[in-house]
Amino acid sequence: MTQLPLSQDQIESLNAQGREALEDDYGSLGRQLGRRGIDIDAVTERVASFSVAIPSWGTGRGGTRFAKFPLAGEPTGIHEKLADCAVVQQLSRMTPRVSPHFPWDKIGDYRALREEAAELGLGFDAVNSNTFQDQAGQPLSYGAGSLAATDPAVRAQAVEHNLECIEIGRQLGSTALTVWVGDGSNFPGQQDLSRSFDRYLDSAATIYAALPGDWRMLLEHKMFEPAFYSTVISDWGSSILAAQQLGERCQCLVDLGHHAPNVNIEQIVARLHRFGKLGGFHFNDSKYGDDDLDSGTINPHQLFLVFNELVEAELNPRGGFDPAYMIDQSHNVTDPIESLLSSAGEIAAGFAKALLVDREALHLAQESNDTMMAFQALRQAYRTDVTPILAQARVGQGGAIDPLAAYRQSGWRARKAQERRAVGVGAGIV
Ligand code: RM4
Ligand code: MN
Ligand code: MN
Repeated sequence: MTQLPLSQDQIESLNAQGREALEDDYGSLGRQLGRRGIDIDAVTERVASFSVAIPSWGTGRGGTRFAKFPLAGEPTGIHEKLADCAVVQQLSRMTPRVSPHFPWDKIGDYRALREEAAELGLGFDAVNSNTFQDQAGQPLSYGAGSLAATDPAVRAQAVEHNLECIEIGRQLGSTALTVWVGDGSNFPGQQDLSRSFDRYLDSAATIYAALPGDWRMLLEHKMFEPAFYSTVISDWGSSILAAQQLGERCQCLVDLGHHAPNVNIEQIVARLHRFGKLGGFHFNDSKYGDDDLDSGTINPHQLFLVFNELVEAELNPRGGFDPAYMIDQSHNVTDPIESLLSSAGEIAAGFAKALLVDREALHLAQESNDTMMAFQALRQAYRTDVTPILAQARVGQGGAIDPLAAYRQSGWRARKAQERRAVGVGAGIV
């Protein structure tokens, strides 16, 4: 039987040191919120039931396009990645599922992997296909595209890979396939912009037709990289058009780093939801492009505004609201476990703050065109320090009051540096 990576006693004894201060802070925040007509325990309960999936690739030091500086004790395969995900889950209690990426996480026995994960307290989230890179031994290259390639044999190979991902996902207990392709062009004229989209739609329809009845297909748009002139699914417009054409169970996935700078992503969220096409998120942060920085490091206000739309969407489901939340980040300079813990906290903070918005006041101000009071309704919630709520939500489920401190105390990475083989240097992931 697989052991949970950290001992619960160790977490408890660390929590004992911080419990009194937490009770004090939680009580004080509770009184403050009480004056605003908010029941803190109800908010804590909502936060406790919130979860976000961990990307298997986020447990390693992906690095930048140019360099990768491996960390001693970094996981080298899916089994070790799962163990690191379990550490994040044990401390945060907010990340009970892992989103795997194929063929990066390819192994022989997926049923056994599912059991191994379950013993670690983990399940699997959306399966990610990868036709944006060539793999060793692959018969045909994706150099000129995959699902939208002009060569029908390349398209067939890319479709086949997605079908294999669905099959693997079925064995893992997933119910969604996330498709991001790197297809696009680097030169004006290189590709026919309409016909490449036609070819994409055609290939995607074959994949969609193979989805099990309870599955969703999530289309991820990205305006650039690795193609820098055009990409086939460049923006939410192309994404929703494709999703509408493919069918009801095809929806759009918003990766926060995949837009032009300053794009109003919260409005995209509202639009996609309005038409039943908001399928999921890849949370990360960015300063310049698809930087895959930790959530909330650059623009926590945007994260809050996105959650504000999500809370609105939940209150107005318009025929369904069930987005798949995932982290998608890559690190070059931190311990990935610490970054994942930090991001999970920031994401939950965005959600908690959005729950604190006085919706009645906001809606009244909106209806009466009282701009300042509408803004203040958001600002008041955004300014609130929700740290005690997050800590209480974690502790209530056996997690850590201070996950980073507990992780450092655990000595996990140093232990793994002794046990695990070293990963190679090289360039990072996209
Ligand atoms: C892409 C995109 C995908 C992710 C890869 C690693 O930019 O965000 O979601 O699977 O990176
Ligand atoms: Mn992504
Ligand atoms: Mn990305």
